[in-house]
Amino acid sequence: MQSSLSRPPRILPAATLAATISLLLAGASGLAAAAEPTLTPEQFERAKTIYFERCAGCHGVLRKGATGKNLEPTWSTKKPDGTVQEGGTLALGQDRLEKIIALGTEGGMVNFNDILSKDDIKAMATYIQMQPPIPPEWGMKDMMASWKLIVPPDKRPTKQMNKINLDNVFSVTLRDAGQVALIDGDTKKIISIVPTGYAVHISRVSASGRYIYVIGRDGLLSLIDLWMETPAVVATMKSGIDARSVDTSKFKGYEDKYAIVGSYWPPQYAILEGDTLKPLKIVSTRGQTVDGEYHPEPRVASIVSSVIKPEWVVNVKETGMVKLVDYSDIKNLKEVTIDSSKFLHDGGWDSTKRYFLVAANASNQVVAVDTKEGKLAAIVDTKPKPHPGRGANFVHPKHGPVWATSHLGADVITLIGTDPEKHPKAAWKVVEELPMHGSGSLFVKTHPKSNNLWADAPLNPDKGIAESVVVYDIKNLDKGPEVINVAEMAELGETKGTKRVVQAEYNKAGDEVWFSVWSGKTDPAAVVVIDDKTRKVKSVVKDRINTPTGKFNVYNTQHDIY
Ligand code: DHE
Repeated sequence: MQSSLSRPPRILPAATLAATISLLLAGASGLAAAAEPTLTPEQFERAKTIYFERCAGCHGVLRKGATGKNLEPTWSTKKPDGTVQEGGTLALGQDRLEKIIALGTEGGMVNFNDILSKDDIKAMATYIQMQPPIPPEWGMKDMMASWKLIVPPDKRPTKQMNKINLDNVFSVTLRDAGQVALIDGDTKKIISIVPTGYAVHISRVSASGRYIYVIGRDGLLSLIDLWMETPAVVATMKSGIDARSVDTSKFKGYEDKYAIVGSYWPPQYAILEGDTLKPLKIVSTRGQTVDGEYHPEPRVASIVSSVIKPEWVVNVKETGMVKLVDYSDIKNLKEVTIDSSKFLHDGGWDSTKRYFLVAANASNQVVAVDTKEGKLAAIVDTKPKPHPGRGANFVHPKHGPVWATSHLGADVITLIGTDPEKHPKAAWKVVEELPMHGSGSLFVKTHPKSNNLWADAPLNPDKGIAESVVVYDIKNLDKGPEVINVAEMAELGETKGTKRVVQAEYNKAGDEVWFSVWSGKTDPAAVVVIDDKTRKVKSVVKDRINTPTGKFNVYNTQHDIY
């Protein structure tokens, strides 16, 4: 990962040139000239790695900004009224940048003074005043060369070789360990710990429920076969240099046939053989934004698989384009491109699986796409930075079917009506905002068999809030939320960092909800299982659990139940 991001030797002169031009420009606009930002080659390499690991997700590899701000040395944009706005890290300067990196901002930038040393913060402030190095492309030859078919399909079992209740297995991301723990949801015992990509992001399950696909931030995709005596990785393929999303073909007749993986860098998606990960086709997402401006880095954010058509919904972050990709003929690939809103991020289906709702988080909007008609259903304004995960569907006592999202930038859970036929007044409107115990939320969750709606707040700067969750009774929303400190339930003792409680996931029966208690790499951590009815702790899984974050129940993920 790091070597593929290696810096071209010409970077320093380019940076020098850019810095000189920027300083000239700064001088012309009356700003004081500053010393030219430089780093030793060692400092530059270290800063580049830190940037990739900690910053690129929000600010982009080319630093053009998305969830986070533009971090180019200089930038200028023409506003609709014709005026030109200019800015850049050079104009902010070393001291101000060091402060922002160390302490964070009210705008949502997190503080790094508890993770990075003073020297690293200094170097990062300098690094972002230099031109960003451009990572290499990653095409078919690279993908083929990286592809490892560890156990070919004809050498795999023809039936399930273990006695595990596979429907209730959880694939749990052990983020900083680069692993997933497969946990038996019935016994709460670890079945196996499987090595995967760097800072693993999500798991998705094939239509048959046999295979789990795990994507690492380094683009390494791993395929796990649950039918083996001990489930293990049967194929891997590096799909790019920076990636977040994966899904499989779920339409009738195409079960387990294809997989699709979306990359942040290079900005593209690839279609693969579902049971081997052999790459078949790569499609670039570079192009114009909804404003008509060219963007060199439109990253692929969430991807979901339709069950009503042979189609994937591919959400392109920076352009604000939702692509409906028809996989019935991949040699003559058809894409419907829907203009929506910029900075698309995460999302999920409504309860009928006709509409897909996705957060355009830095635009403070939720986009609803009608996949039956292949067009935009609505763009809904919300409170700042909606962040649903896959969201949560339930029937609101007054407004009928709704889909819920919580927010990074506001202390509410937003409910949006999703039934234009029977509840047209509520459809694509914010029908209610439920108060939360704080902002900094990432995920909401419920289950068709449950009366509870849960939401976390792991990115809230207040320790007590980040260690707690809220839960609403969906039959009696007016009662208000119960706030539960899940970190305390884990009984982990003192840790260096906050024990952030993240992402609710139900078991198959819908009577247990699982949360991760996520802290530093060297801190103890746990997965806490709560009885959904009593809201009391039922079980705590601690053994070999390191930095747990996302959890994916096989049955619920296979059938998109949330
Ligand atoms: Fe995620 C989903 C991107 C940081 C945990 N995350 C997603 C998706 C995207 C994404 C595009 C949707 C995938 C899909 O459905 O196909 N995440 C990003 C980022 O760009 C960001 C902001 C910064 C980064 O550098 O990666 C980021 N994400 C995080 C975290 O720090 C989290 C909390 C911990 C971790 O494991 O890294 C985190 N993201 C998750 C989880 C999901 C997710 C658990 C899946 C939720 C679900 O229920 O489906």
